[in-house]
Amino acid sequence: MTQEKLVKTNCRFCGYQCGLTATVAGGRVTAVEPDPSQYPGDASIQRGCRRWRVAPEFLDHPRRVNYPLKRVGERGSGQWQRITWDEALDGIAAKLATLKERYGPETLATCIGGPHAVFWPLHRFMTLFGSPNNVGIGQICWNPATWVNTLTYGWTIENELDPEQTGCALFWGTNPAESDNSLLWRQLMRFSQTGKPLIVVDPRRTRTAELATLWLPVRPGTDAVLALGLINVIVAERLYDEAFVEGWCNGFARLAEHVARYTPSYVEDVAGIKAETVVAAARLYAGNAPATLFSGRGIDQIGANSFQTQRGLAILRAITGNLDVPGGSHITEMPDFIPEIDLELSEQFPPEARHKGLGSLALQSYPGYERVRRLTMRHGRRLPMRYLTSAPPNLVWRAMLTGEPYPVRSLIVMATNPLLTQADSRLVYEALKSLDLLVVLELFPTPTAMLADYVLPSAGALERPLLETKAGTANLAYGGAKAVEPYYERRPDYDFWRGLGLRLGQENDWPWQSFEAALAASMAPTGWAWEDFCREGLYSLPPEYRKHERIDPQTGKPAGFATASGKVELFCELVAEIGGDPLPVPRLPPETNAAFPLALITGARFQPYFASSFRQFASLRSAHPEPWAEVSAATARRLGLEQGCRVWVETARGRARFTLRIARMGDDVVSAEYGWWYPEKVAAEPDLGGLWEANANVLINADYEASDPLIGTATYNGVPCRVTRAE
Ligand SMILES: Nc1nc2c(c(=O)[nH]1)N[C@H]1C(S)=C(S)[C@@H](COP(=O)(O)OP(=O)(O)OC[C@H]3O[C@@H](n4cnc5c(=O)[nH]c(N)nc54)[C@H](O)[C@@H]3O)O[C@H]1N2
Ligand SMILES: Nc1nc2c(c(=O)[nH]1)N[C@H]1C(S)=C(S)[C@@H](COP(=O)(O)OP(=O)(O)OC[C@H]3O[C@@H](n4cnc5c(=O)[nH]c(N)nc54)[C@H](O)[C@@H]3O)O[C@H]1N2
Ligand code: SF4
Ligand SMILES: [Mo]
Repeated sequence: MTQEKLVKTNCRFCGYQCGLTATVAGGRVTAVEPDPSQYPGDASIQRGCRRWRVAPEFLDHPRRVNYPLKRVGERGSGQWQRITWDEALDGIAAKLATLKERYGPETLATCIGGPHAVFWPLHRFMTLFGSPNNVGIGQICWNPATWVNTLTYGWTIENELDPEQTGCALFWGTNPAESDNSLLWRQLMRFSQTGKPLIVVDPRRTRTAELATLWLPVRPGTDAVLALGLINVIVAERLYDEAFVEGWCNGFARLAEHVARYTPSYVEDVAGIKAETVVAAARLYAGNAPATLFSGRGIDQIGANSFQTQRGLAILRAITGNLDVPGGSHITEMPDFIPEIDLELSEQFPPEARHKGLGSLALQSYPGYERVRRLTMRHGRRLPMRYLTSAPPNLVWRAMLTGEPYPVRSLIVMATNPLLTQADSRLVYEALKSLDLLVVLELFPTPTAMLADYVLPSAGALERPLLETKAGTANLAYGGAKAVEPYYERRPDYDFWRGLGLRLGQENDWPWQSFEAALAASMAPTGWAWEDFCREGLYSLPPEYRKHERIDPQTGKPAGFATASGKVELFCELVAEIGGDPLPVPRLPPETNAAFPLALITGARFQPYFASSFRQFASLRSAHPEPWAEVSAATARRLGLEQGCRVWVETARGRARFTLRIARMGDDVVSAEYGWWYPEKVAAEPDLGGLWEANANVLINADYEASDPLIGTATYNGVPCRVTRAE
């Protein structure tokens, strides 16, 4: 009989890496249970999450990719030959060498997605190969807040929610009820039971909004106006923190003058929130310090408006004295472990390669990065370079199709499914079809993998160690050890990048033979051995507060903020320098019109899925079998549609079919789910796993010219659309 043993490991099905204990017998995981000795520290927190339960099935699902595959038929024909890892790596390396010789290193692009894996090995390879062309998701996830908080406060922040200390919580365009089944959602439920004010800004009455004292169903994309309205009330009623504003804020007088026109009644007209509700929200937020303010992809994905909305939120935190205080938000520190910028060797990336960066965004580009780095370096800090210089996706797809400004002929996709998760799926499809080389590192044969020349079997959850950091912007890391050796011929993604690097002249730069060894080396400066880290599952130090007041021993003066003025930039000097609006000026979302009279939001999170993942699992699928498009009861009535009917959702870009669901939300708004494909359908052209049936990203236009000029965010929320019966 095989011996059973219990192994400490982690769930890998979202960014939190909650602790698990795996039962292992004969090299196979037979069961998993939450492990309360690791993050989040209480097994009952995971009870609300279904995903970790499928971990054993995930390891040996009949549809997993188990061996390296090479395309033998036409691209997308579903005909594959099983080959060895060496054959795959040799073949890919040879092709890349030829393409590089012919077109230069920038002919290779990579594509990454959400927090599923450790991405620095990919970036390290790309730095050494000499290409700036990584397509990420950052411009619509994380980067807007990172850029804005750094410009406004000199560095990034973590928002706190402590049911004991926090006096008021403002949740803006985020719904942890569906997007987070971990500690934050639990804390929010506890907070709401204290009776302290919770304000939720969301066009939909989410489960988060259900807990709220005040729900503000803002018109999609008009949030900047609402933020300015709140600031207007706070200034007019002198509800701000006078000492902090006086001592530590730059440009308050100009801000006060700027917000004067954003009166509550103006907000009511534009954003659809009653004037008295605007006043009430401002008083609750400013009158119950310390207040915390969380924002999410409701804000990150409103295109040209996202940057200035985040600026409005950053200003709200500061003038109310909620910055770097317990129970509010704290400014993070550089990590004790090796930050990603160094693991990626970004500093070695040569100027001639930087010049090849596509587009000319004022911030999300190498010149933009340098501008901001000059400020953050005042406090010895550096943002992760490759994330914050990642290429505008739209320009990469176009370079593939047109050869302008230079030919991008090859793409390596790791841990993402761009045909479902990048905007403008048709364009992405055409671009992928046009390539000379498409390599996909995957666990499952996704629609993207179906178009590949090579599919490489990645080691996934429980088969590889993991270290999830905030890309080196905070002294915080989650993760732990693998439970078992990879099944079949799967390998950690690290092995792919190292294997390719060794074949392409990077012999000196991959000293760690295994992924474990690389992660251990990156944690070494903390003084923790890798085993210590794995036992705890979390590396974090208690935050320090009011760091701006600390006396700098060299100058004898307070440290201040790493900004142009040394203060919080209400008026942002750097944005003024690069031709942007130094005070937040709203850009309203594209207007609805007779042809497209409704406002579309795409991608609101729902359990039990993560983006396009997990639809292979019967136990999860039965909980949510169909893609929904939600509207309010009044809107459904007006359109003559009823719950459960099939509808087309259509924009100027394309159309997709959903099942109508009536939900509590603002009128004239449609919320379409994203990530839908059907793994049970044919894994070849033209079906491509049902790719074209209910794919919300065929609806989204991400043209570079229409995106935010500073960081390139495209509009995923507040898109004019119409809904019609499909039968
Ligand atoms: N179940 C599940 N959980 C996930 C993920 C997943 O795919 N599935 N993805 C993970 C990832 S990658 C991320 S980035 C996080 C995101 O986590 P969150 O930011 O919490 O994302 P959502 O839950 O979609 O919440 C966004 C909310 O914004 C609202 N919204 C839409 N448009 C607007 C607008 O114009 N203004 C305002 N104020 N609100 C608007 C939507 O109605 C929605 O309720 O979730 C993570 N967690
Ligand atoms: N319209 C619209 N589009 C959106 C969004 C939206 O709200 N609306 N949200 C955006 C946001 S915030 C994000 S973060 C993205 C998320 O989009 P993606 O990051 O593309 O997320 P998934 O669709 O889950 O794809 C992840 C893939 O990685 C694979 N995978 C998991 N672990 C590993 C691993 O260790 N190695 C490898 N090689 N593969 C692995 C999984 O099998 C899965 O196919 O979507 C973005 N796109
Ligand atoms: S919250 Fe995320 S990491 Fe934690 S158990 Fe659920 S899916 Fe896994
Ligand atoms: Mo994301």
